[in-house]
Amino acid sequence: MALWFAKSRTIIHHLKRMVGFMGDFHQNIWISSSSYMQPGPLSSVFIPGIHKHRSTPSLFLFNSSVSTRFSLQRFKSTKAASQHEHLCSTDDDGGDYSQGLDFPGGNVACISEMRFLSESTGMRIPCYSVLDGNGEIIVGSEYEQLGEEIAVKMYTSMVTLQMMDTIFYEAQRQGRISFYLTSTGEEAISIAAAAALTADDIILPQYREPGILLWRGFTIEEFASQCFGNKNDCGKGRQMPIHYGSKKLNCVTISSPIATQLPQAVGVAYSLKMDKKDACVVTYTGDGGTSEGDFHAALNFAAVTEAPVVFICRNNGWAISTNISEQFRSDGIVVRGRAYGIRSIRVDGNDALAVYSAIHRARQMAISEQRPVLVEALSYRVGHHSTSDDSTKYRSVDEIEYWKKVRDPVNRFRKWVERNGWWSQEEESELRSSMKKQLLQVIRVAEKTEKPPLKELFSDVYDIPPPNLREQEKQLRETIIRYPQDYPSDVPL
Ligand SMILES: Cc1ncc(C[n+]2csc(CCOP(=O)(O)OP(=O)(O)O)c2C)c(N)n1
Ligand SMILES: [Mg+2]
Repeated sequence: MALWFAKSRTIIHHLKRMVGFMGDFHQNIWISSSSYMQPGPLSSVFIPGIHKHRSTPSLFLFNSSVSTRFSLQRFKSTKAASQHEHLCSTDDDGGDYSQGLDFPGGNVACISEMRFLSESTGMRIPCYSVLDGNGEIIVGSEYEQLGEEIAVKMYTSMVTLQMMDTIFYEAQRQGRISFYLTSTGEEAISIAAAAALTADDIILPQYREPGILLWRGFTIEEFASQCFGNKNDCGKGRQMPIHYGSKKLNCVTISSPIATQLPQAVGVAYSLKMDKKDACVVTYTGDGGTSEGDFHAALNFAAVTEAPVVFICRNNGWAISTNISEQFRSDGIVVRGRAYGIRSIRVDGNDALAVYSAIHRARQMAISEQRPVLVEALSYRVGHHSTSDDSTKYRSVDEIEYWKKVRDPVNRFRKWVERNGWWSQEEESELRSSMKKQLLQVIRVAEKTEKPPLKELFSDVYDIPPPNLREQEKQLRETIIRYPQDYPSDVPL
């Protein structure tokens, strides 16, 4: 052991010189990725097997370059681990169990009591909120200051999203588009988060977050073109409605298979890390998405690669007709962060100011500390899952009405904006009537706009289309000519 300590001290000294040390850490209500978290100023570097009673490496903020930090992490998990093995095997004292077990990741105390960890902590993880139901700041709240311009843009974007949902939903009911899905009740989670990010942050959404695109400047014409699959759709009409995406706005196109975006997001975040970019990745999942293997792989992958990615889980209570009580038995999603070594927070997803503040802080931590962060936003899916669903078949109308009337995030934020004197009833009426006109007009135009030509169904994957694709295209053309009544007449051949 003496030899181990002597060698370790040399390593510590060397690493301190390599990486330096930076400032304090504020714990507030973030759930640390380790249960050994000690808030307050820290003054040393963690090396596995040396720190007997201190915190984990995740607490330390290094000001060295990203690559140095990353190689340091690799060093800890490989070279140090093998040194540890070697040194232990040369010990001739038979092992000192009272000192606990030196193990990669930190010292593990040994106890004689056979103690199983309880499946829950007893008390549920609290939910960070700032605004009460009347749109007043809850006394003592810790939050990011929000100026008039951003606050009004957040509010008007939420109203636009709400109105777009109503009108596009109706268009589907009228048979003008094939499918639609609303964000009703969850507008704050996409829009307030988008407001807290910069345009360089890359978004990999699930599908109930068009608010991010709206915030970044995706126009209502572009939304309509995608839903109608016309020639102005950036996806060239190849995706079903609501599968938006925009290279220009750093939003990766939505995938239908749930949770595929999560491991992809970690890969994107890792590339930002390698390029030392001052940006992070933000990826979304629903509560249902967390039951996919991809969710777990992504969290673990992000933790070990220390990727600057913020996972936002919209826990809206339902995955189509499956209630969260049938989906998992943990205290929601937030507790999974610690299991993977990821700092996490639970936030009221219907409180725009709380979402804005939490994502603002999460982004800072992700970038400055090069680490993943998990945010669970509690909310409720007020609409049906999609136009293919009737949610009154599996949940009560009273439950829906409660969330719609009492906990509406848009109303709550409006009250706060009005209290600040930044919004009035006249502006509200003007916004709603002009938005309605614009949306109806946009739909009329998108509907009449020509569809993308058939050849675009086969382009963009290969530089030179392979023979099998050329053959498929030929067969499709022949079939359309033979059975024109079975194919849309507005797709140019
Ligand atoms: C891999 C996969 N399995 C199943 C589906 C079918 N499906 C589409 S949406 C959905 C529910 C997802 O629920 P959640 O993640 O909670 O999102 P929410 O709709 O509540 O926003 C399911 C099961 C799918 N698209 N992909
Ligand atoms: Mg859900």
